[in-house]
Amino acid sequence: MSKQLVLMDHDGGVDDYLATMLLLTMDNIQLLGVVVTPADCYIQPAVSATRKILDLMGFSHIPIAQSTVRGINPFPNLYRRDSFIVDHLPILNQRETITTPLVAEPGQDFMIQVLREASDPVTLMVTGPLTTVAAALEKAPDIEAKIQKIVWMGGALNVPGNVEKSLEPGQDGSAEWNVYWDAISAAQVWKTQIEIIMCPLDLTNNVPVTSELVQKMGRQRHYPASDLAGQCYALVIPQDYYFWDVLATAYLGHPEFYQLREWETEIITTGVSQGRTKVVSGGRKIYAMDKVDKDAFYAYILQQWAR
Ligand SMILES: [Ca+2]
Repeated sequence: MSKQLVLMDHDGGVDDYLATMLLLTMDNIQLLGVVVTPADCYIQPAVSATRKILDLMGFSHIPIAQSTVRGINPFPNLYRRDSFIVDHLPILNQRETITTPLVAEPGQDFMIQVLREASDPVTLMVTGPLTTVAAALEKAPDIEAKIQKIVWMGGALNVPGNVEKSLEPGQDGSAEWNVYWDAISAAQVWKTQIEIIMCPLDLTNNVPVTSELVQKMGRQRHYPASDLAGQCYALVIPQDYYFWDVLATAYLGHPEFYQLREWETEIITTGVSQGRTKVVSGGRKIYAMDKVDKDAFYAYILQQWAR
């Protein structure tokens, strides 16, 4: 069986690293590269941490690229500084040098190159804003034919968003952060014919990172994946934290754990609902992950990180 070609585009949050690590454990996937979009992070430590994780997991042949796109509404600094913490974890700093290559060209150009050179259409696994994807498509519209589908953590369909009114005055609380960072780019991607399978807050709200699960990661006593995952989740356990990016990414390993539902949607790009993924009759058709077998998902990530 030939492997599914995947290009990862993450934005440097704590669960972005763990989603990347989960991808590396999947036997059915061939990861062609990782692009880091400068959204939920500071880009230098985020790129550095990503390269160190590939080193640690034994995948130092996979290239990393730094996207140079810009968003409209920056993520809160409090979220972004987790990238510095992860980059300084002892488990990622046992060696003085990094082997995993950082490519010279910007991430959006790297994305174009990888897609053009791929032997078959590629799945884009996106766990941050769609800005890098939109920039690549704008520069090289021909790559649309090489994108098999986009699996994306983003959006909130029939639940409130996570852009809090207290942090972003003037907003109505309906937007999800990955859309809100740059709703215009999300709307650009919505204009394409590419199949989009999104993992919205509607689903992730039901799949929390629990204390019990984090403790199980420790008890697995498995180096390095389970140790690193447990350490990363320990950082965020005081907050309400959910399996956002990891839940979206696990779909590539076990789509049968999920039920998809088709919706017609529109991205709101201006005003108080800027960044909302609105269900609108006659809108752009997308698939949303609607339900997941939670026990199977929890068991799966524990198993993969103990490999
Ligand atoms: Ca993310």
